[in-house]
Amino acid sequence: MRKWWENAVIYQVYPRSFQDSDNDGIGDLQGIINRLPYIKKLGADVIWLNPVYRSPDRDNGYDVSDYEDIQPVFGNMQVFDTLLAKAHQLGIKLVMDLVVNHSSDQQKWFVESKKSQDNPYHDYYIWVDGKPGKLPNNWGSYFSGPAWTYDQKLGQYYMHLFAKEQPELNWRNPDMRQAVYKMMRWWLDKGIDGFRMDSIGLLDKPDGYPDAPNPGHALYADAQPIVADGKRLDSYLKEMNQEVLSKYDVVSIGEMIGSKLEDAKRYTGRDNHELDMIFQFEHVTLTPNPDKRLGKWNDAPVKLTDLKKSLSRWQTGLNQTGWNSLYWNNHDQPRAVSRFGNDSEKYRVISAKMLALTLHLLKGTPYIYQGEELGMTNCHYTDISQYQDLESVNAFSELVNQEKIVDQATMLKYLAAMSRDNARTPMQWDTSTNAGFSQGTPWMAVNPNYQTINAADQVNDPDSVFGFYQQLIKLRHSSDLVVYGDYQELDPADDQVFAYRREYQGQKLLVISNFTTDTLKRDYGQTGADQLVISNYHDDQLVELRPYEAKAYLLNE
Ligand code: TEU
Repeated sequence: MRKWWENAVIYQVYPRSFQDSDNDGIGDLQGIINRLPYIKKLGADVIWLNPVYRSPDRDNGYDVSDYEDIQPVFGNMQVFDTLLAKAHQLGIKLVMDLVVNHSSDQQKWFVESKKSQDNPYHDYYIWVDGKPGKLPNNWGSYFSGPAWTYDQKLGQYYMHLFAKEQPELNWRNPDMRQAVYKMMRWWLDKGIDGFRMDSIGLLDKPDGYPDAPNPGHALYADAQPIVADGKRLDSYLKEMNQEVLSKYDVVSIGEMIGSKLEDAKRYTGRDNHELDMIFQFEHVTLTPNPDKRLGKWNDAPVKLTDLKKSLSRWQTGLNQTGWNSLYWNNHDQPRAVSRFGNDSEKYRVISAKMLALTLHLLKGTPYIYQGEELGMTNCHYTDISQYQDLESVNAFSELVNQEKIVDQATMLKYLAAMSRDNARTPMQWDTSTNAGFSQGTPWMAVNPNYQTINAADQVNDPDSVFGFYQQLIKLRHSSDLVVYGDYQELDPADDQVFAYRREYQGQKLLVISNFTTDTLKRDYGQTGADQLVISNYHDDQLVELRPYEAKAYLLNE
């Protein structure tokens, strides 16, 4: 049986940076309501909203202090209900972020948990006995420092894989799990259309919390390899599915950092009753720094052959059995056009369209991160004082100042390439003050390139990046071949062109994307008799591929 999300395109809204309606410099729910017609015009079917729950904002809302309340700077529950109703009136579904690998340290469960070892909420979190100065293991936090914080009063450490204000929830506790399910039902009963589940691959921690391998001898080891995809994870997901998800016609999307294809087959397996799809990280982690201590920090461009190999493996691996999420970027990743395309004045538009075409004609559910549809670029910061994201700021201080593993200039290059702040500059609506994002002082400076890159300039121009995304979404909506076709990669060793075929009930699609500034010749057997379905150039030269040219033919063979 077909599912509604199979031919859907999901638009990701990062509320802080989308649209401010009350001029406090921070985007809000009313701002999103005001911009619903824009999302409708683009043609997206679903909005995924990053967290809007009440939060002390240590990590921009990923530290939830009240799961059933709205962050006051974003609005209140009434405005949320209006957003949901108005989106539904327009035929747009709404998916919420669900942050239950950890909560805020201000959340009532943690406040209770800390009171005493016999408090009923104590076991909602992961505590181990210990002594000050002697950490339970070598795990580091994603945001620098150790993954443990000592509580003097209890004589225990609590675990946090992210900031110390984000304690890990204890999934081994059935009461805690039931409390989470109850909260999920509360939102689903309101009528929301699903959840994107934050860090869900990390829920199950290994027995005894053993040390993680630390090949590069970093100050703290990367815990992910031994935490991700824990042995009890499938049973938690099945229970959640049975108790909650299966009772509603909704979509479930797991954020699974570190998950392998074999894991994803279980999580998204059609008859496995866990999740509908996952965000896997393979294609956005293809260039780890050779110095393991530097983790994700580097500025090496990805090799096209590696990118093709990875995406192709997932395409064929989940074909028929599971389902892929398709994304180039999100609120944690650099901007697609800056990372995989070319954000120079000359090639930005053409390469942004090329990337869009490459991704949107794959099999799976495509995600568009706000501003991607305009070809928004990285922020190109050159000074550490410009950064706000705690991951970037902490990494700089730890790696440059404390550990002295990398010099300042090099780390600034790495941050410019990889920092999460690249994705978080405000949405560029028009050429007015602050790009039309806010009349107040934006919480984060607008990228000065808004004078040339903005929505107003593009929404009525079929030739714009926005117009191209509109075309791609329409194409998906009208084509079972695009939604359900099998995938076959062509010429895996070609390091300049990404070409693939799709096939469904005798219909065949040929997709060709030039990832370079060179003019190339490639012959995949396309002829004048084939129908050019979409292209980012105005005319077609069949075998000649101009810089960043991308096109798809319906084959007549
Ligand atoms: O991210 C989880 C995650 O593992 C990484 O993407 C991480 O944020 C980091 O960028 C690794 O370099 C999710 C959210 O998407 C992220 O915004 C949150 O900060 C994080 O969880 C904690 O909730």
